[in-house]
Amino acid sequence: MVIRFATAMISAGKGETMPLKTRTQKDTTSEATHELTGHGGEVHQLAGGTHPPLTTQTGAIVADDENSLRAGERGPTLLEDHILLEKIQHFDHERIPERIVHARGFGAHGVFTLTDSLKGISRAAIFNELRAETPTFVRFSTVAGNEGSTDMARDVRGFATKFYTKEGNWDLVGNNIPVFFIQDAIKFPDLIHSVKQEPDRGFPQAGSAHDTFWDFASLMPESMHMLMWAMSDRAIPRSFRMMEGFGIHTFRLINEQGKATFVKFHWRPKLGMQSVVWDEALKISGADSDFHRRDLWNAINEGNFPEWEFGVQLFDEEFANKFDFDVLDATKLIPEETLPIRIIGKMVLNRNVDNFFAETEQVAFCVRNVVPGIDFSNDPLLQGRIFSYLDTQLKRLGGPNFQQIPVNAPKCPVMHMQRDGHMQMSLQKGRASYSPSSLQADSPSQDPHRGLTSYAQPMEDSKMRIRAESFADHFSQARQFFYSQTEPEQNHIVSAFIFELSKVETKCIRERMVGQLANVDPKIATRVANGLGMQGEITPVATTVKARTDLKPSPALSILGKAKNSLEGRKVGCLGADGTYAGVVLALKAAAKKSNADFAVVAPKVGGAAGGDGSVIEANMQLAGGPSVLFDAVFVALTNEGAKKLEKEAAAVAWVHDAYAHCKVIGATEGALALLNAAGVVADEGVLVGAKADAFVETAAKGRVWEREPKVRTTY
Ligand code: HDE
Repeated sequence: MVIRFATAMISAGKGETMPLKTRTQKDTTSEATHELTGHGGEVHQLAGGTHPPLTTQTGAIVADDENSLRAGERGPTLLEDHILLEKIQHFDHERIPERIVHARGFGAHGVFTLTDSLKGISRAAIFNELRAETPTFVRFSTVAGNEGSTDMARDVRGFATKFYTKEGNWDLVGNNIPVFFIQDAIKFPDLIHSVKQEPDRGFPQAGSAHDTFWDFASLMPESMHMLMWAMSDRAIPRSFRMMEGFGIHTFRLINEQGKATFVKFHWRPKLGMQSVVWDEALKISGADSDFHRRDLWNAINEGNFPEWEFGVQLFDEEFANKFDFDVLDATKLIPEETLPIRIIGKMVLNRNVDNFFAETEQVAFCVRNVVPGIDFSNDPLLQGRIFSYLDTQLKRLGGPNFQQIPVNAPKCPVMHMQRDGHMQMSLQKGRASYSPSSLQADSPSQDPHRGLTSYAQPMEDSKMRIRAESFADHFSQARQFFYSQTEPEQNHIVSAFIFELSKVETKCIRERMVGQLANVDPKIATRVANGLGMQGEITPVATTVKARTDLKPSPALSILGKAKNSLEGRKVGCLGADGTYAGVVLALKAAAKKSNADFAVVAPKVGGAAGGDGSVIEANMQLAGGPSVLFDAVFVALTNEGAKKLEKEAAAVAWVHDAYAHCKVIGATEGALALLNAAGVVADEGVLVGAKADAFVETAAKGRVWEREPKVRTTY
């Protein structure tokens, strides 16, 4: 049977005609072409293709998906139209509540492989079976913005990993920054309320640059260390693929004998770390608010699978007790120069999701999801998280069976006596739904040898609401972080404080924040105060604990300090126009490819440009929609005439000027000089006029030209 849809012109009354899709009678002349289970082997031909039949949710074939059921041609719609009702109703219910934090995120599937066994330290199979592969699902996110906000906000990035181990799911719900704003879970709602859009006006979203955040932060000295990180370039990563990840809290590993070892978890990106500069971040948000998700999606689709090393810092109570700070305090880290990271595995993300909602939106990370051999510590922030994630999933996903959703379902047997509930998908058989039972011989029962056990930590203490004295130093590591950065990175932190606090309308909040910075380090405070144009003396906020000045810098905390000399995973942009020589573009493309970098041509028209040698230069982007902020290094491939024309084109001047101001390596043909001059480019070692493709790519691989920065931006 074939059903055809045709557009007929029918009278709309009053003499006009209007097009109306209407169903013609059955056409019995064509033949079915292939079998479709359950629907009588019929295939329906819609204009231009062969499709399986459209059905209702209950499987009935829909004959007309264009017109609702009406009383007459121009009459009212009938309530009886259950097809219309079903379709509209399902649509009305398409959304679930977005995550209260980390609403904007992007996920992918991967594989974790153990490369070094932790035998004797943890009894978890995932840490024992060398070379064993464990499937994973990772979701990267921003914290503050709503689901539809921009990827490039200044923010912490979530780095949450679900390991589908053969002993159950282990969720490591971490961030790309190894410390946190607060020490105790009870302050989390306050922190998040302060950073989210202000409740009376509903803005600004996806940003901390507003009064309520800095009001709260300036009253919470424990946030000082994290604020240093949040104002650093870590909060504006170039790509999810170029971020480190951290479990943050101290966890425990438990061995066969019940012995515990403290552990901190780390992810190390194979591509090395890289960030963008703040002005670039602002412009990327405008040019492509999906910058990070597009980057990850494209990389995976093209087979450039992102990879991370997985490492652990292992230590015992005795080692922990040597520090002035508390290892249970999530605002502190253990520098890797003090305790090296042992790399024990790697993770490769190798598959994009098939359906964003079903997987990325419905993935439900729960901090309480651990497997035998992994246990919690008494970190008071972690303890609160053990509750919060389950609670939030119940609300978002609507009931207690969300673990059955495919992306959440463990890939090992699941047997328990929990029954029923909303959307129960599993057909649980048998008479006994309780334990112990003698009626059902094969019903599951506890296994004290293989099951989850908590570390038997001796405990006897008074019940109290108190913050331990060992949590009191909020400034020493903040200062240590700042002075572990290279000079450009320190400048960026100062500029970020100035930018953010300049958006704060209430003067006393700005002053209080600078007063807190004075406790971290008077020099930092002075620099920020200068940038804010603050008058008079800085008054430090009263504190009992002073910042230690004897902590050695930890170079591992700097991004630039450990930058890789590589263009792998980065993107080169080439500006071409009519007259550009195709040979120049092709050579650049080949050189970029050799370095495993991406390459794109930007031209005034997306249809391409007429090459100087008569060929067509194909463009990937149109000039106004392909600003240079989308690239890591740029090449301006123009003839004299091409440059003269583009000199008068604001988008072209901005293209070159931004690349220069963002300290990128700029290659150019000699013909491009007029445009370079119009854009205010001044020669330096990152401006390569007349350079061959290979030389340009080699210089670009060294990264940004930071020496240029003081010439294009005031530093305080
Ligand atoms: Fe979260 N956090 N969090 N958090 N968090 C959520 O869970 C919470 C904290 C982190 O991609 C929520 O499913 C509390 C630290 C990530 O789906 C919620 C506290 C760290 C994600 C929640 C913290 C994180 C979340 C919101 C203080 C770094 C995204 C939606 C006690 C180690 C997971 C959801 C994803 C998500 C609560 C603090 C990381 C409300 C109460 C510290 C990466 O349950």
